[in-house]
Amino acid sequence: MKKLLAPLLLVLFSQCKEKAAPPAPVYPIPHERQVAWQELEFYGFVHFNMNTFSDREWGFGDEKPEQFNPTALDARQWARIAKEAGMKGLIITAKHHDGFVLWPSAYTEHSVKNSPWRDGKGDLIQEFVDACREYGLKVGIYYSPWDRNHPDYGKPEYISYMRNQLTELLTNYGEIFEVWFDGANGGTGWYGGANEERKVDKLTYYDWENTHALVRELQPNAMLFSDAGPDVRWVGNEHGFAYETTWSNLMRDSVYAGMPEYSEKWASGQENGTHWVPAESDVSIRPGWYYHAYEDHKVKTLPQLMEIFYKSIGRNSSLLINFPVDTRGLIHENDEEAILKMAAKIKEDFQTNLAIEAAISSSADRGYGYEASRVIDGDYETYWTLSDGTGPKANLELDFGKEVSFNRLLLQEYTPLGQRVKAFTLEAEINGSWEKIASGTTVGYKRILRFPDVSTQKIRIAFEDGKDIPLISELGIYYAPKLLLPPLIEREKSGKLTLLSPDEGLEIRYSLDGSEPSELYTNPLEIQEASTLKVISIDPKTGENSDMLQKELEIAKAKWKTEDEKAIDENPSSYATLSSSKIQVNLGEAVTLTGFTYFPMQARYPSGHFTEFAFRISQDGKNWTEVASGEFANVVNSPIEQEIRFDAIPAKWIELEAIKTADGNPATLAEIGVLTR
Ligand code: FUL
Repeated sequence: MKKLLAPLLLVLFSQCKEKAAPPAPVYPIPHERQVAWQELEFYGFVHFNMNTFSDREWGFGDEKPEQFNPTALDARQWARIAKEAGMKGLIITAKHHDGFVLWPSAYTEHSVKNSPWRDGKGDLIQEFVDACREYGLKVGIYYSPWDRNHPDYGKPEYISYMRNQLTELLTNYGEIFEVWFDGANGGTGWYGGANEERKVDKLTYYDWENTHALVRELQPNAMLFSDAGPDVRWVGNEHGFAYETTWSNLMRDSVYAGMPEYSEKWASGQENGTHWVPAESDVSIRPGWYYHAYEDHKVKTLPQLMEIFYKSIGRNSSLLINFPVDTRGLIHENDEEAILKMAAKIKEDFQTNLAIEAAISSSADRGYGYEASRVIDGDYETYWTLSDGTGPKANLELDFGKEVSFNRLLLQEYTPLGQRVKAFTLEAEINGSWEKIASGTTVGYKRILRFPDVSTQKIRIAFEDGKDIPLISELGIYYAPKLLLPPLIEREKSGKLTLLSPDEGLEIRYSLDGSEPSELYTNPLEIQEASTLKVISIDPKTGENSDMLQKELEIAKAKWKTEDEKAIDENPSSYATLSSSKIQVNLGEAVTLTGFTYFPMQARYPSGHFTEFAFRISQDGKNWTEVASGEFANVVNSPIEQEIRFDAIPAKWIELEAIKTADGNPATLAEIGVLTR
């Protein structure tokens, strides 16, 4: 009986209390469709189209439909992976700049209907939509306004073509959550055989006003993306990074898609922006947007992906990660592994909100319905706020009841009434006084701060500046376990070795003689001799350690001399171009060699990879003896470091010649090295 009485009384009591009226909005405020979209936070891109088969990033438009021929296409595999990764939707490149379309459009022959795939009877948009629906994912469409295939591109007729195709896409496939128009418009192209450059006025050519109106009419809930919105804006870079200060407010009438100064001047939004146009951070899981086998070893690492997460979703932006689907028509195994590791780490970092168990109070509140406790009720719709006219300054205080450790602060503003916060600080009570731990500027829909581990019983979040009283929906305090990966190893030409910790507060231990890594790393080491390096990272709090990484270090290149230092600088991202197809290196002393290494150029658009080589040695730099020759068979698709071994031989000079390069261009190399053991 008693058990029933308490909740009953509570209900009665709360009904007697009047919830005060909500505060007035601070304009601009989001449209309903933007509020709904904002909650998605994380969704995926699929770049899969003609470029997948022509191995290009931007097809010229002269490709043939016959080239489009995936061997094992399975859109359900994409949807499964996206779902498992925690994504809420997928956006597909229905048409990219080369103009090929993934559905049997009635308005062009340059489409899947003339490809060998599914005997020309396929409709990839339909397969994609079916797969997304099966996995509960929202469906988005990327449609490139620039079309390097279409004969009418640049003329008014093309705008009708574009609208006809948009009508097909937005009528025949059910609900679409986002329509993605990119800003890379106009330039050279095939254009029906004209093979010329066509410039368009990006501001007026597409008559965006009416094009957008068409999308609105057909899909009223769809978010319209471009540099300039109108609903969601580009973040201004392709790294997936929003800004320390990111406003959802934008001076929308001052920007347009493809404007040159957009990234620098407008992309972070403006405090006094006139319209609500939040940021979306887009980034590919590999260097390219499209699949290239030669990038199979360049899938982003877990630390890189987590950096992206914290700098996008953690900075008032949504996150759009791209899968370059491969020529089979599948997300590559490496990409799947990477995205699932990221998903697991996000889950781990936000496992337990320590704030929920805390006693929470505030310096002031607006009265019933707006108390401090609203920020830990897990309901975005309720929020803590102040009385009208009391200004932006106020504190929230949390008492955990005992000492707890944490390293993340998550805040969410109630944005349906506008973005307000301009500055806030996190303080911890340490030995009886408040110490500043971290601070931030904007909050917006979601803001996450990372900082070194703190242990304390009480914290305070001080809102210091804002456009009006703050409206805080949610607050989270988390302990993100360390990224327990092996340290990163950096070597310099001088032999200097630096070990970099993958996360804050980890200890690094190493050995150089093949024994267990037990030496504590504090400062860079000078290593001249060939040695076996073993390294691990240890979390001193838990005693747990990462996997061990072993690397065979070769003799330092300190004394080496060659015509282009970039080939011996131990930095694989720089490269040398060889004018004579040969590189000679003076080793500065006699060394007994047992082989050499060739690290191919690692640039985004590589050229001049060695496919056939000859390797020679010399004692005087004049008389040469060939000690190895052969082929680097798969170097184009897999440009990883290549190792060639031969019988031990002393040398003072080495020479590597490219007998043949993959593309006939002058030979390039990121790095040449020797093996001495
Ligand atoms: C850019 C395009 O040019 C790229 O190819 C890619 O589609 C990216 C998402 O947008 O503007």
